[in-house]
Amino acid sequence: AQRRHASKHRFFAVELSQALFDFVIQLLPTQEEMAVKEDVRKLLERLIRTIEPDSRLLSFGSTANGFSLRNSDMDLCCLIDSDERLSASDMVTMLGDLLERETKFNVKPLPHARIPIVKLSLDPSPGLPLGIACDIGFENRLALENTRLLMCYAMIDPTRVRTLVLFLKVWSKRSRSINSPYQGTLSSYGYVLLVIYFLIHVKNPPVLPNLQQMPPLRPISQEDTHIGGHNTWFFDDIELLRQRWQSSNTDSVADLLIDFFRYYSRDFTYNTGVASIRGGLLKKESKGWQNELSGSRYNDSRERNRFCIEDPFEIDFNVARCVTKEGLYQIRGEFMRASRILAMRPRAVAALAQLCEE
Ligand code: 3AT
Ligand code: MG
Repeated sequence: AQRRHASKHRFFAVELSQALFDFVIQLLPTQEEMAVKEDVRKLLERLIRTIEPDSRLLSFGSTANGFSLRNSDMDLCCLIDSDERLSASDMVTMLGDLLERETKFNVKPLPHARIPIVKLSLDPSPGLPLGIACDIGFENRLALENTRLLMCYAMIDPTRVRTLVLFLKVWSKRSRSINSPYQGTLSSYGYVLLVIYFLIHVKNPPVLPNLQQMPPLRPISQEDTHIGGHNTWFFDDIELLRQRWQSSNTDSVADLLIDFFRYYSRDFTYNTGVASIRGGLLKKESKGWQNELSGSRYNDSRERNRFCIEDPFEIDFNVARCVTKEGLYQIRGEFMRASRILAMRPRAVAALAQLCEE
């Protein structure tokens, strides 16, 4: 009976893995979409250079880390290579005016936000049926580095890592509405960190190595590895890594997805634990992120630290700080629902449809 059970599971896992690949492939951006986005980036860079000749406009987030879905927004970061530069909020105001005058974008400058940005969008048109949405920020070097870190993880095991991440993004976004930090749930960035944490620190043997804890090939200086006091070093020679390291974990994508949902619905210690891709499972207590009983009712650390995910570089920053009590309840509920659906081993295609039902 046990053997029959195992073989049934194998059959389900093979079928589900195939269904996951097929599902994800049709959601990838087209060549055309990527070309349009690159054109937009170049156009914006040209315009910004009329204000700051020494500036560069770089992509980060999903357009740059390999986890992009069709029609995802564009995250752009402007770096200015001169010593006397305007403040980010002045840049936002000036650039906002310029883009308003010179382009067809809908422009919304937010010079006083915690991170000042210019929000841009283009309404749908025949050539761009879904329009475009784009945020431009300034000097956000940590975001460029964390984008590169996630990209390196994606490159180590493209098939398994990208399929898992892309599926979870669609699942959390389009279908289950648990991907909106403004409404108390988790950002895409947060979900990607949950996947990587799971693949490095939960799976045994691990699917991914810990790039931030590997010994460097040659001595490196403090200033080469730190941005604003944060250690941003990680092993980034992925070609070499592939020659020297191979995961002995042979789980299929489907096995990993099933385990992922099981782990986050049953095993992760939400009340006391912090998921850290750099350091493994940490304690809220040791980071000063515990649920305090005192404090005002709103916006206190109790609300901020319901769910704790440590940023890979800004280690005093909780990436999940926007998640509210209700949001976490909703997210955990969805993990449990997914786990339950997959445990019944329905037909794979139907299972994915059911998981992502709106
Ligand atoms: P989408 O395709 O836009 O859903 P994404 O990968 O672009 O996914 P986000 O839009 O959530 O992810 O984030 C874009 C980048 O912004 C990722 C990261 O470099 C930075 N970022 C976002 N949220 C945070 C955060 N809470 N802390 C630090 N960096 C963040
Ligand atoms: Mg984005």
